[in-house]
Amino acid sequence: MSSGSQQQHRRPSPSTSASPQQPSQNTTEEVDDELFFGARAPVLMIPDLFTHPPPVRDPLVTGTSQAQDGTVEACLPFLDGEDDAVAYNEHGVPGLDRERHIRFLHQSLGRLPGRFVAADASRPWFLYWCLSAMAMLGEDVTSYREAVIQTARSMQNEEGGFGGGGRQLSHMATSYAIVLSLALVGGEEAYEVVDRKAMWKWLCSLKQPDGGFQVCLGGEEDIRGAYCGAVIISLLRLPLDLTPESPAYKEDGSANLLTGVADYVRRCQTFEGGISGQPNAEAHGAYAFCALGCLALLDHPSRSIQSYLDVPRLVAWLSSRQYAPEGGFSGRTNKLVDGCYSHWVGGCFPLIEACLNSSGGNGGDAADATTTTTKTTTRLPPAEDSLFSREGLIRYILCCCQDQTKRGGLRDKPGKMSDAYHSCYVLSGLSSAQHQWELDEPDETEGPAASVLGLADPVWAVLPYLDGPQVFDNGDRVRPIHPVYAIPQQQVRAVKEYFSGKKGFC
Ligand code: FPP
Ligand code: K
Ligand code: ZN
Repeated sequence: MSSGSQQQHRRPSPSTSASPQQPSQNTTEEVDDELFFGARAPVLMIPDLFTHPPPVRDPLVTGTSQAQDGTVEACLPFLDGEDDAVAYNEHGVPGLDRERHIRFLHQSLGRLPGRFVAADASRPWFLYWCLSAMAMLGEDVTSYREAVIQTARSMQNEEGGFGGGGRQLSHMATSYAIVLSLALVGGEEAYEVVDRKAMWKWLCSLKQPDGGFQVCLGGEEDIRGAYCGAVIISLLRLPLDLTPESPAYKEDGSANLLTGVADYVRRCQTFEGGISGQPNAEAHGAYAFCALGCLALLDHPSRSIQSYLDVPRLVAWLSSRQYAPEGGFSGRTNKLVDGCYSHWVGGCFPLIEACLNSSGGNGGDAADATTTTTKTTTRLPPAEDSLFSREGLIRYILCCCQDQTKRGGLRDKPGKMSDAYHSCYVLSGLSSAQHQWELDEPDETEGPAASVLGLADPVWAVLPYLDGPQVFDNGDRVRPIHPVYAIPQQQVRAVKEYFSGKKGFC
């Protein structure tokens, strides 16, 4: 998506806008407003791309095309800088309503409204979403340490892992959310909540002979399991050996917790180029992030991502998720933009950019030499420019995803209520769009054998993204988050350091 021409968008100043003499907007009369108002109204720099419906249209009208038209119609008034009640910068972008969002998140954590009783199983998610969003907004979350510790303890099962609530079956997703929440509040007491030995045994029981993980005992096997499993194993520094009880155990000792995971991920890439939840299903943005995050933990991402995925086709699919004029991402083909995909799709780009820009990524030798199970594909050159429109995404987030009423919080799209889930993932996407990540070079001497055998721990370095027009104000930059774990890098380092100092399970 390229930004195209700059539209000179002139607004009447708020003090004169109530005048009955005011000429209508977007007409040739506009050129005369100096005569009417005496002074020039501020000129907003908004590219035409973000203020007009797409110029090329498929004439076939379907339910899908109508839903899409309705979304464009709902978004345009938020993107065109014309709302007198809103304070815009010179790019026609409103500021980040930090205080209001922080208040919304504290309230969401404080007491869950009654109608969420049915969603009891997502309590660990609420913790993670709210704490992560607060951390990105610069709020200190350590005041929640005791509450998180208590909640986590009540959700841990003797058989290992965490359920969604007391006496609920352990699940990969809730275990992932609890481990990240404990990491976010930090400290020895929080880390020590996790029964690592039981967690390890439980993960072994979920590991399948085809390389993937079930999400719960006897439950479905999908790519969420692979990503959440890799996150938990790497953060807690769990041993990779399999218990003899594991469905994936091999007598000759040739299989471990990570054997075949990368191949499982590869089998999830679809004919569209995107990633599905399981092999042979529909590509969806949430699973693209799971795939890249998982691969980025298995080996140096410049090797693992390029070895196991057809990156040019994946980039084509990811790019097709960004729409204009909205600027945001959809989760799948022919569906609508939604703020949460700012993370699930937007969060894929830092991983891909970093792996293309490290020499292991564009040199290609290390990855080309990998085992026979990997495939060699066309290599993309280093990404000198951003692989997605950061401007478009930032416009969608700041213009369309903020609840501007007293309520605060972030949302899917105009007309939808803000919630903790969207607050977390919209802000994660904003963070990805505002920063740029660089990876250290892969250790070539280690060779491709390191691939799928152990967990890589490459050094990620972050910088503010400075190329191209910056449409947000400096004060509206949110904190960077680790591109794989989606929590601040400092908390990732602290938890890994804590557990790497451990011998065995004690
Ligand atoms: C479709 O929803 C959504 C999916 C098929 C996948 C959802 C999965 C996640 C959001 C997260 C998975 C990741 C982890 C780490 C647990 P929809 O039909 O309501 O939305 P759509 O129209 O935008 O596709
Ligand atoms: K959706
Ligand atoms: Zn959403």
